[in-house]
Amino acid sequence: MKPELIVVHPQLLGTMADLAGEFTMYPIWEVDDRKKLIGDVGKNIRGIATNGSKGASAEFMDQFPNLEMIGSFGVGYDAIDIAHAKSRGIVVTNTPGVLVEGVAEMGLTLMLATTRRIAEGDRYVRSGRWPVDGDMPLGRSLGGKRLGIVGLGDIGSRLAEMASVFQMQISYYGPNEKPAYPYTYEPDLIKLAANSDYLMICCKGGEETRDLINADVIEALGPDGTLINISRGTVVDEDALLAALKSAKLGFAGLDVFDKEPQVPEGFMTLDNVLLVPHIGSASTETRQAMGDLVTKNIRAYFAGEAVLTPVL
Ligand code: 8YV
Repeated sequence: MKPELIVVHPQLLGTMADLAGEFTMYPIWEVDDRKKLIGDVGKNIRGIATNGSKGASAEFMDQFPNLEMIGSFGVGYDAIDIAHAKSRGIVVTNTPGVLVEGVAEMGLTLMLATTRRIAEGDRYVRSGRWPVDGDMPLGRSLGGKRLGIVGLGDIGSRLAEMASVFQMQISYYGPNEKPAYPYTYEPDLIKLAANSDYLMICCKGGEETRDLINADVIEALGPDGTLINISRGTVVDEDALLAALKSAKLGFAGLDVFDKEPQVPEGFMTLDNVLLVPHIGSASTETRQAMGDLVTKNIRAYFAGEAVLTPVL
């Protein structure tokens, strides 16, 4: 009997095509009556392939009494109830490493694009304002500016390397000092924000970091500061961010992630000092392929009785 898997997102089915001959896969989004599907096959399900956004709640897992493993397409696992998985002995895997370069590139892209006003420039040309209103207002330069990184993990440290090419002065905040890196540790987040031109959010999502970037941090970053978020929307108090951008207490923001994706607060839409992209940090063909391959390898290894490659637990 082939192991049976629930697959939660179309993207996964594409990148897991290799598994089609070895597993019975149920793409859940294609099913009109999910209750019926779960009633029919719930007991046979041994694996779930999910992603960082959809995750797997305790209620979702508990529809599958014989669930053994969850392979997640993404590094962040804040949407998976890890404690519950652990209590049931369910193995969880994620995709660290393979998306570091892609997500770090997105952080750098947002930093450059907000600094040089790329999205505004594009709107300026398309709306025909250039010949009418003349040159667009000036942007700024990135070189030599102060970058504060919140969370110097794999992605944060790769971003720091990339930013070093622009001679940026780099400091970081996190639970622990990391002496192996040549950057300045700042254990006080408000101080880090006050002494940064750019605050780059790279830390983990989840309850531990919810609203870590609150009104005080945002105001400390100030009217010339730029907030970039490539982590999770939950890390930033979105209402405080919106209010600060509107009142120019914060200069700019570049956001790849939002609290209630794919919903983005309406208030951001009309502001010129915020650049909005739809959670595309890892969304390059190369990165997504590598993530899919890793999900596939983890699932295959688990059901072959081998050690999984990248366990979360
Ligand atoms: C994905 C992510 O976009 O890795 C993560 O944690 O947020 C992203 O790479 C996400 O998993 C949805 O597919």
